[in-house]
Amino acid sequence: MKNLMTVAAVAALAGAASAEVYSDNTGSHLDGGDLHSFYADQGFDHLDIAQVEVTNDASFIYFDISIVGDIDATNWGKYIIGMDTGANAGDNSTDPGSWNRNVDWGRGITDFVGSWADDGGSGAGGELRSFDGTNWNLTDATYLSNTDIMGSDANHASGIHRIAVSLSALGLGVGDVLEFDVFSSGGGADPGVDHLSRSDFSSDDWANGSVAGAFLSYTIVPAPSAVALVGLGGLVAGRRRR
Ligand SMILES: [Ca+2]
Ligand SMILES: [Ca+2]
Repeated sequence: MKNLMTVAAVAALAGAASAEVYSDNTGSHLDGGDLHSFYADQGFDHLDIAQVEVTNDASFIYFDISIVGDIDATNWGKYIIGMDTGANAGDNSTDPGSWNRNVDWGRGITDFVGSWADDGGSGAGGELRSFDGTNWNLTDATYLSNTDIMGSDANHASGIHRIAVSLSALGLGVGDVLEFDVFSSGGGADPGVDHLSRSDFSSDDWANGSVAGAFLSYTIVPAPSAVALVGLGGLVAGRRRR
């Protein structure tokens, strides 16, 4: 019984070690009504980020972007992940560094995901672009090989938009730190409507750019199964010693 409990504890630790939750407050996003009384308050709950949970396994880093609204019920919404792997100094251009959105990252980024859930929730698509120090290149997209970036709409009804990005495409391995921010947006040159990095309004008008806050960081951890196996190996060794 004691050993069973230890195994369960190891499994729980393995799960906990691979998930980081980055919370955002709700209601402080540009929805047309909060800052300008001449706009009707339109809610736009599908652009209000509640939290982003980041995990990784041996091959991918996963971003579960939780939105206040039901994105199955909304036919537009863009979710952008700006990343700095440290591979080079990065770039802070709007086009394409912010996926053409009117966003100032406040720093250089080396990679970004531009993703969408804008066809009534029935699909989650995205592009992965990387900066090589001079130019931005399209690494992959869900409409191309769909191997370096993938999207899942499985939990759209509960507001969760999942994006998986290949660790090898980002040049990341265990122990490496990824600095990132996530923002929601609309079409064209809209600003970041809600930035994960900020708890206050990131822009005062749809016509004005948004500015990111301090980037968040995530450290790539050993795959949960590997951690569990190491833990179980330790248990077996312990039993042998006894
Ligand atoms: Ca929010
Ligand atoms: Ca925010």
